[in-house]
Amino acid sequence: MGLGGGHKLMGWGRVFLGGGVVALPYAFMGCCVPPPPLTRCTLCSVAPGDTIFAVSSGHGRCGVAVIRTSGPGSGGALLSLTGSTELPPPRLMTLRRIRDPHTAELLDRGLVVWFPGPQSFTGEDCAELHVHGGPAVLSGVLRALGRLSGLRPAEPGEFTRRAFHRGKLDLTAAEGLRDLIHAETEAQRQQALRQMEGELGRLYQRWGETLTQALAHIEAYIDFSEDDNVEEEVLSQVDEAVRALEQEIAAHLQDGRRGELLRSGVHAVIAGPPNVGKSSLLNMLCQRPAAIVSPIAGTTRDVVEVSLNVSGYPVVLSDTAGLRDATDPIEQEGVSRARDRLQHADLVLAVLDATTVPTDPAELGAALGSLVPPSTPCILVLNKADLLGGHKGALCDACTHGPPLPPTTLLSCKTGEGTDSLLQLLGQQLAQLCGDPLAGSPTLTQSRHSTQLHGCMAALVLYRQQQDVGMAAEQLRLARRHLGRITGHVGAEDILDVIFRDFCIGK
Ligand SMILES: Nc1nc2c(ncn2[C@@H]2O[C@H](COP(=O)(O)OP(=O)(O)OP(=O)(O)O)[C@@H](O)[C@H]2O)c(=O)[nH]1
Ligand SMILES: [Mg+2]
Repeated sequence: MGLGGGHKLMGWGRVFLGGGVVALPYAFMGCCVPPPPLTRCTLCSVAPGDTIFAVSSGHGRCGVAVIRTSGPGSGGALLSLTGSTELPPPRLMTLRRIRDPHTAELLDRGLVVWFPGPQSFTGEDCAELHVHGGPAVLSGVLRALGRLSGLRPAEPGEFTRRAFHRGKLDLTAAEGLRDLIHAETEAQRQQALRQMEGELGRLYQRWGETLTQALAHIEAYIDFSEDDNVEEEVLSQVDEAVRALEQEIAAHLQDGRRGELLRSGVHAVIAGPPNVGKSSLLNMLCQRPAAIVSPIAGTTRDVVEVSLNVSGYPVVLSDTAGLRDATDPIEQEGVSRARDRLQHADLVLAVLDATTVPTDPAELGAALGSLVPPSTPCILVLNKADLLGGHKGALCDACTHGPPLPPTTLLSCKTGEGTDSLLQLLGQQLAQLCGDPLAGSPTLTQSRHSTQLHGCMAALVLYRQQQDVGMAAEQLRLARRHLGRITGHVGAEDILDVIFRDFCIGK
């Protein structure tokens, strides 16, 4: 048929970006002395090129701080600051006196490490100076480095960005590294580490390779089918591979946002009528008086938010205004904010007063239904259990006999009774929402990934609808491009700044 003129496979070329480098104010580096203009230094043997340096161990007074360099001038800088003529053996910590090469003044005595590229974090020549973490030591060493020709302070995320450009890690691994630095709970750490180790990147790369192979077969069909070298069944094999891939991506997308929830925290909202003890519950869970508690109904107006670590899962917990038909305009605004929070909640802690809650199962269900948006996971908390006296039995009957209720617990914020049971229910719900970060295939962690995966799916659907083989191949290219943008293998220039700006300086 000769359909295929010009339908060649597009390459998977890595995108290398140049330039755009802006040096940060020196004060940003924790150093009070501005760097002198970069002139060629007669006292050192720094090679020409762009070499960056930064404190990588965070800021503030500490026992040991790590200053890192990356770039062709790293070896020369190490020689200059240690006054040596020979670099230490690669990847071995060596004790050295560290001096300012301009004044020969002793700045500190510390451990230095030499990482010749490409066997380094960035793939470039790197050096590390492990010095005492006092501000004067750090500013002295940074000033000495800043005086060396060809060295400049690093931008946020620039070390990782260089590692990405040198193919040391893909974008998903870089995002995993960023999440690992920000991880506050155990489950977050496990998920981030898994992603940093490349599991998610490998999954997307495998899908990309499936598409490359499918495309190669279609190209071969387009180019050679006239010569009868390529049979029609090649196309049905491609169809089959694409359908299987579609199913795999759809399953990956339908993970209930588990990875994203774990990464950014589960938004749990405490809601209920006024005066039932919602603010008391928030204070009990965060163990501090974050919200005002009073016997006056309608105390809470604004949304009060706290971050918690519950059983290793991150939770952003919000206390809200009591839901009622308020007449006071400020309270009305509070109720409207509460309803808005409820609409966006990942989990609702619906609080009712155990002493006034209806014991008729249907009424209890209706009371709950008016609080919680349909299909939002929920825990029913019957508070003020200390005031129940002998009425617990009727309440338990209502919970066990009527229409099925969400997980329910009796609680007393006053005495602490029922706290363990509430925490257990909460842990179970969080485990269900976030999943086990170590089990199964790696989960989707960023909305950036799901956007591209939806784009990829849309292209695969269009592929199936095409009658023309050439047009179908074009859709496969588009689908592959979406996957390549996730890992950064193709067309990711516009998102690099967004990804790397969230890194700290020195990473
Ligand atoms: N006996 C008893 N009193 C409680 C308990 N929990 C809260 N209270 C009291 O109930 C009153 C209301 O508590 P809050 O925590 O302010 O209730 P709220 O639901 O936040 O109220 P609004 O913000 O007005 O909607 C306060 O006087 C609390 O001390 C409990 O478990 N037992
Ligand atoms: Mg309150």
